[in-house]
Amino acid sequence: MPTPTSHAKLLQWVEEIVTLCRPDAVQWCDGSQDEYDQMIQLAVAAGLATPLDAATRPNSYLFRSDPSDVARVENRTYIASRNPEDAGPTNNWIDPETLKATMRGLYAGCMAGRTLFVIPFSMGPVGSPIAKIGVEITDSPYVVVNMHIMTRVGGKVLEVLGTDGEFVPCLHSVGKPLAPGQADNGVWPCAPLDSKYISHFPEERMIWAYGSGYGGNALLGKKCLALRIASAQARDEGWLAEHMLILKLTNPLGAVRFVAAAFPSACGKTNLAMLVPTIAGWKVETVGDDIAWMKFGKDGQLYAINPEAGFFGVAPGTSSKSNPNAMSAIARNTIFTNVALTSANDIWWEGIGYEPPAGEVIDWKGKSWERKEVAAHANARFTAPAHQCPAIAAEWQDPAGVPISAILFGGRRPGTVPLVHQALSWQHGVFLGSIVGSEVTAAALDVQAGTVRRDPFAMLPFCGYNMGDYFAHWLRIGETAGAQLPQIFFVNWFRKAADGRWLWPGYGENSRVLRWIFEQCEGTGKFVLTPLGIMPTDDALDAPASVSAADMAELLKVDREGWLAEIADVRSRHYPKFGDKLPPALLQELDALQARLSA
Ligand code: OXD
Ligand code: MN
Repeated sequence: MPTPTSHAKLLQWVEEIVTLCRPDAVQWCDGSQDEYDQMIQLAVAAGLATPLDAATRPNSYLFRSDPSDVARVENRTYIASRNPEDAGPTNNWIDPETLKATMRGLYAGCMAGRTLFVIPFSMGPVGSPIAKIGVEITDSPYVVVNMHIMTRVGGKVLEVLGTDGEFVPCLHSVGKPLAPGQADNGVWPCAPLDSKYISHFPEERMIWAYGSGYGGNALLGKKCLALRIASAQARDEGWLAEHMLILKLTNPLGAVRFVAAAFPSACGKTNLAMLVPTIAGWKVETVGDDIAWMKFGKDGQLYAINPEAGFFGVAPGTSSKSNPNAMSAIARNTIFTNVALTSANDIWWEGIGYEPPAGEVIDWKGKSWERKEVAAHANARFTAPAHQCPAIAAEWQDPAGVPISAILFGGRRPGTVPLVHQALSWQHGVFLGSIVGSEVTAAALDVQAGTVRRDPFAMLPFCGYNMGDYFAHWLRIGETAGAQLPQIFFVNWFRKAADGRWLWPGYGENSRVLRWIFEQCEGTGKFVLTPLGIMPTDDALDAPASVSAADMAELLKVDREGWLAEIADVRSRHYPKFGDKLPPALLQELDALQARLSA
């Protein structure tokens, strides 16, 4: 196959990696349907993919990964900046030269018996001034098909790259060379945990991943490029690369506002992005469900694009009730990983909304399911093209992006944090982002039940540099001359009563909170000033019938005791992590909140 580019730096990089990894063949990807089909055939022939029933789930396939390779590996994820301080207290730092030497050793000959695929991809609409180009080299056909769905792949990208355009080199290998005559034979290729590396070189804008074939470890456009490397680029260039969904909200009169929202993983971002409102005349449409890149437009507003082209969503818990739009999006042309397989060759998972069908069910480990343990892995995923979502917004591919009116932060907080409050200023909003956390159980995370795992801006695993500098960057963004800044809100769908009952029904009913946020942006919302910030009046949200007046009062209560404990926790356990990198403005906000609560 002739080389489809004359970009000297790209050609030189590919040659260097071919010499290092010694694949049997090299293939440049063009993003075509033929190529997708060819990759799937390779995976089927290797025993790694199962075609699903063509009538119920056309052009869809099930993959099962190795039980040791089922999720992002945060403790094997590195920020290799020259100075450890630039990685900061929340990242794993490693010296870049030492790391390169170790990884070169692992990469040497690692693609023997395999084909090296070169995937030119665009994060964001091809040619958008906000978009960035990456090139992933991988030895995994699974990665190629997932990248086809999650990014824009192919010739158009090379055209934009021209002969000397900038790209982020992303090197990936599953770390499982094949001896002559050996094949995968149904065994998911990956390396043992202690030789997996997900490495970022923020100064060189470069990614090297080795040993995992799964999700964010292997689809390098997503968490690695669009968050870790892009956040460092955004710091240097004055924009924001964030772990945020983007949604379009339309009121009954047809007025439109765009909202971005950051929540830690597994707090329902995909569900919120695809929400079906319960309030008459309102419409929510999806621009993105995981990542937002935001840059100032000439009018001073922040314009956001979704850099991705698909959804890599968590399957368990997704049902026609929790997310009917996601269920429609995965009706065809979808890759499923680590879900269960029914005897009718369809998929099933816990929380899909119906009982497992009769007959044999094969669990995510490929064994006949004994109906004792879960059938689908808790982090089982679907990879589906964004355009298949019935709620996709017309603007989702607009190269100019969409103007953001409001930014939401939130997490799972059974206590203390009210259903919604609004920041008094950008600085107060940055403070709220900096203290985001989710309550966890001892069983889940080996921390004391009821304690809060802080996940500032929902970026804890994804910020490519020192989180203290990241807070300062957010504060600086607020000082941009002529900026028309979005309003910042803190939401909490997860409040519980003393008896453990959920106080708020969530899902479609969250549209009531979105409506108040919309009204606040328009200047028509009913609000009161409280020590926490701006909050809705008792009647402003028009509570759903299932929520009593007493529960609504609890949801909107200012919990002084709880907040004073929260402040003490931030002061003693959270902020000290950042040492002198903690911007003084955030401590001022903490003091001011304490003073307002104590007044
Ligand atoms: C994701 C995550 O996969 O946040 O989106 O973990
Ligand atoms: Mn995410």
